[in-house]
Amino acid sequence: MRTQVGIVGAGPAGLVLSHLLAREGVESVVLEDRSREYVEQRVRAGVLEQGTVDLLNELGLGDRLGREGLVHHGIELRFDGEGHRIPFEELASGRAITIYGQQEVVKDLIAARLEAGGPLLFEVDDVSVEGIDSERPTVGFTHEGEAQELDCDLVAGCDGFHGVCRDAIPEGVLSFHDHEYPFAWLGILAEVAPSTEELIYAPHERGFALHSLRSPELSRLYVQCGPEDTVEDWPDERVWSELHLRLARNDGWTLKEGPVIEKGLAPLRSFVAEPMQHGRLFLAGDAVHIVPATGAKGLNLAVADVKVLAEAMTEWFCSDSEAPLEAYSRTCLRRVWRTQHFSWWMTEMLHRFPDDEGFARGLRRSQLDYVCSSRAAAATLAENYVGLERV
Ligand code: FAS
Ligand code: PHB
Repeated sequence: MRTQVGIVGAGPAGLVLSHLLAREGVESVVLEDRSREYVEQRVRAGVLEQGTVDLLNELGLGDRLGREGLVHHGIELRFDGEGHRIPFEELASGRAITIYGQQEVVKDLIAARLEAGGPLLFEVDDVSVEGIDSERPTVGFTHEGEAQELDCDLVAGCDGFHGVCRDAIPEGVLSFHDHEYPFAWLGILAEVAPSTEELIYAPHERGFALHSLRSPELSRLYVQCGPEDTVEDWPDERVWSELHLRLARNDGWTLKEGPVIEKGLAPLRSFVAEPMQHGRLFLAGDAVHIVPATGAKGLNLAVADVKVLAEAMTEWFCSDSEAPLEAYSRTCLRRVWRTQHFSWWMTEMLHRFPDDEGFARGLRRSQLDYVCSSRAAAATLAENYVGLERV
């Protein structure tokens, strides 16, 4: 097989890249090792930045998002039984977020790709990337039991944190920055109407809690839990009782319960590998950086990467200019580190740390009070949360 860009991974990064390149007449082949059903039902992110929504609309992929996505103009920080709203309309020049499940985004991108006849192979195995230091890199894989080789000009590694592309870069080229948090998130999807109009972030003595949603019928909720906890440690009753305690408000607000249809654990970590490219291989999304979900940035940062990558690759193919591709890593890393800082800052401010005594505790509390009492501090949160237009 021959193509211009071999894309490994059909998550948000790989799929959006395939559409951006197709729009510019650049061919690509997307290789995914899971089945279509699996990637379309995998529950992950749910918050889309303004920039992500604008890009999907620009690509003509925003119809269902426009119909079913829920636009929010603020979030609530809730603690000591009080709610503190962060109004985006006032503080982030009217930019907003849209609640629309990651698996819905992936469904729309896959359907459009297949409808346009764009090559997208599911259930490939033994993916290996070779020759990235040459002018003709190849991606080896097996599909339906047959070993195949994809000849490319460029390769995009969009295969997530546990993919193979990052490891295809020779030892010593990449430097890794890793930061682990002493807790995780236990998330549930419940068939009950959300008990809130906007997302509620609740720092609490007992640990953080988040009330998010997916639709007028589906609530998405998270509780901070131990880093070693298992799903078995969290029977539904315990999840709901913790949510009631941590989300409590003094004005009689109540949390509605409903059947839990999905439950999972999400570790919290911050990770960056630099540079984001080597030879003819370019990494994007979770394959090269991970942010704790507190800032709701994972999916959005993946899309921001491939927006830069698609423009640079199109320049390379269409006008022989190397510069944008050479600058890919440098260009993206500004937003990557800004997003790393914001996600770490939100996580530090909103979670209960094992050493949460004395000085550390005082600082955390002061940060929270400052964000809820200073317009300038609230604006910092708001503009980062909806997504910075420029970094
Ligand atoms: P993805 O991981 O989405 O996609 C990579 C694709 O590559 C996958 O489909 C994978 O199957 C495929 N792949 C892997 N290895 C391969 C191989 N060898 N060959 C071919 N294909 C291969 N972000 C939020 O903002 N909010 C959340 O609540 C949230 N929850 C999350 C929960 C979990 C459990 C995880 C892991 C992440 C969560 N995230 C969340 C972050 C998430 O949204 C990611 O940032 C986003 O999926 C990144 O998109 P991609 O870079 O495309 O990677
Ligand atoms: C979600 O809806 O899944 C979600 C929302 C906000 C976050 C993380 C996850 O910060």
